[in-house]
Amino acid sequence: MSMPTVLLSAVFSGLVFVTMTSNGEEDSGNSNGPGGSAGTGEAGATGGSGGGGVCRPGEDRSCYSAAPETEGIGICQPGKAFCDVSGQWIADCLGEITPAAEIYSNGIDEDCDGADASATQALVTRALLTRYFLDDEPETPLSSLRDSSPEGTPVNLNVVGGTVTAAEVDGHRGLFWALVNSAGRGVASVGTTKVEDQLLGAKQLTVEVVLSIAGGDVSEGSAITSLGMGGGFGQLDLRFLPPQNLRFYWNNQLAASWEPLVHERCVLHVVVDTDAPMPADRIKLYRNGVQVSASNNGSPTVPALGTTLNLSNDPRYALGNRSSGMRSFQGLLYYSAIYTTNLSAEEIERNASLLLLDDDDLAP
Ligand SMILES: [Ca+2]
Ligand SMILES: [Ca+2]
Ligand SMILES: [Ca+2]
Repeated sequence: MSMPTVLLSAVFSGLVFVTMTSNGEEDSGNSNGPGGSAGTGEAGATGGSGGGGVCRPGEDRSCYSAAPETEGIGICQPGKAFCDVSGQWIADCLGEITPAAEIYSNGIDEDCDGADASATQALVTRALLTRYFLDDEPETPLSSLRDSSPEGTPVNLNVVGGTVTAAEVDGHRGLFWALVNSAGRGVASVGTTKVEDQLLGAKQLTVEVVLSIAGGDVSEGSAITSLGMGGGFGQLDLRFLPPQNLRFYWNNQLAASWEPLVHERCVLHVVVDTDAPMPADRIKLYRNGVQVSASNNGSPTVPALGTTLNLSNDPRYALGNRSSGMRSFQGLLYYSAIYTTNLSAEEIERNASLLLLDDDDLAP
């Protein structure tokens, strides 16, 4: 927008008597431009359209109706507002582009916060304990699995056993086990770490994994994630038995069983709340954000009300296997996390939809 200062003085007639000319000289109020005269209340150079006008009909100016800090960032752009015949700015801001919902990992900043975002950046972080994206470069040697949780000292896991490799399938990266009952795992002692510190005595937690399983051990099952002291079934152990039985152990006891489809890449949430009054609500499974009904396979025993997690005596945490021995499944583990709370159904649905899009933390 540009208006001669003399015209401005006419537009705001009655308010501006002394102004500056374009060459910077002080100008007196009696040298207004053509068509306007200070103090008469008329609406400027084109004049004659009635009193009270604040702009010149047909004139335009830049406008932006969203948060000012987003203007000019990402897709966001100002528009134009026009002056109507009565000398008033019309409310519409034509052509402006204001923030929209971010579309993840497309290189475009739709919500105008300065950057594109990946789906994984939008995951719930409330009460997050550990988070492993497992997005190592395929065909490069694995040595450790990085804990990306921003809270506490990271608990990185050591890759041992030789039978697990980094892989990428359909654009999603993860760990691949070619054989059932092999020794490959990511594992670490978690005594004195945040894992023991925050899970010892826990009554609420959520295990979140993305995986696809082709086969598993037929007798004891194959461990997907396991927290334990080496022997038995572990204190917190999610296992797979073919053809499609998932079993969850709590304090070394089979506590829940389900039969969801896991042969194709899917998001699983095991949600524990031993304070839930109804036994059926104490351990729940969600597949892709939808709760799965319980099975009696293996004759599970629901934990008693208020049971706490026992983690004494040097617990070890493992992905894709028990913490010792040979209990791998055949398939892919794309992502694994633990929260120290029972996530809500809404949080689970949100994370499931995000993780189905993307389970890696690669730069968008
Ligand atoms: Ca985007
Ligand atoms: Ca953005
Ligand atoms: Ca991944």
